[in-house]
Amino acid sequence: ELEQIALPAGQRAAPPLAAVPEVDLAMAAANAGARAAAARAVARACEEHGFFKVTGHGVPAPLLARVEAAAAAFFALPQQEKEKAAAAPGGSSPFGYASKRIGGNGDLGWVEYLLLGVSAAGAAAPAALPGAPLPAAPAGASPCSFRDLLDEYVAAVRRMTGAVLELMAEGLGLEDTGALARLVLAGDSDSMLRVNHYPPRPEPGRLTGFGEHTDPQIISLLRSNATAGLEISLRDGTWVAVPADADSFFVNVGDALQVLTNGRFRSVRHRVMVSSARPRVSVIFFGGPPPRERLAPLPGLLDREGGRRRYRDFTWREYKTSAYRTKLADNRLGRFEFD
Ligand code: GA4
Repeated sequence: ELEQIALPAGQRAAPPLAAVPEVDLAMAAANAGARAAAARAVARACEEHGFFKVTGHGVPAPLLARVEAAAAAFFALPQQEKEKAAAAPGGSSPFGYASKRIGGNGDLGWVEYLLLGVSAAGAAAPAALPGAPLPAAPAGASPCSFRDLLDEYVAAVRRMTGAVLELMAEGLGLEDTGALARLVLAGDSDSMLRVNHYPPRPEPGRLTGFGEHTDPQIISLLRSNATAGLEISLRDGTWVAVPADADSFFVNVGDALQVLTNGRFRSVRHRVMVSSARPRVSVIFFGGPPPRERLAPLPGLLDREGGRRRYRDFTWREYKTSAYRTKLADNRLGRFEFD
């Protein structure tokens, strides 16, 4: 198993991404000029990399710290306790705890994780998680379960996601600046939360923690502890390492947003490599549209592209069903493209 998730011998560490595009949401909120500049910077980053960093995000640092500590405590539980949160074997739900197996089509990684459904309407799965010993709640905060804590985190990140999507819409020059945010904030939006734990590498070398892929959804917001490992693929296919930053969020453009922008924004190919003696913990919110939503270029975008559509019509449900049948590294949008 280890051999399958190790990179071929000789593969060197990727050089760091020299300039990580960055947007400060607090600064963008200051005045119209700052907002317009931030919107332009976000659009440029989405066109160039499909990736950028968010600071001034407004998610309270104590909440981030509590989630990180609770995640560490969960993964420190005995294996049989964690397995209690596993999806029913043979079932069709991707939700729950799993170790090394990613998706249902044979992909493996040096990672264990929790995957949760987090629709805004509150229909979340799994509803409860095995009782990890939670760190004492700070004064004023009510003590709660790991699941409750993650729901609180999702609520805060979802709000921030709305702000980021509004900036994107402005950067795209859309008249309807709520067009993207509405999809992810809708009560029946199909969103998920992933909590990953990458154990330290067992011996010197590089292991694939999470193999290269693009995210199928509209947008992903990732936060990690101070351990490196995230790498993105640039336009020319070279891999670069993203320096860890435990105080910020990283944003990935997903496949659905690439379609909504008719290819103007780029769904970023990324992976996580494990070469550290310290564990990496990351938490990712994947913002998806409602299942019935038809994915097509947003109004106003086509006029400027000479009216040519790059993708055929499909719903998010259709796309997701198709995506979940693929291998992690596959180009999932290929079969929806016009020649
Ligand atoms: C990648 C983004 C999210 O982590 C995820 C992943 C999902 C899974 O782990 O079950 C997938 C992967 C992701 C893309 C293709 C399919 C589905 C594994 C896989 C091989 C939860 C998602 O939505 O798509």
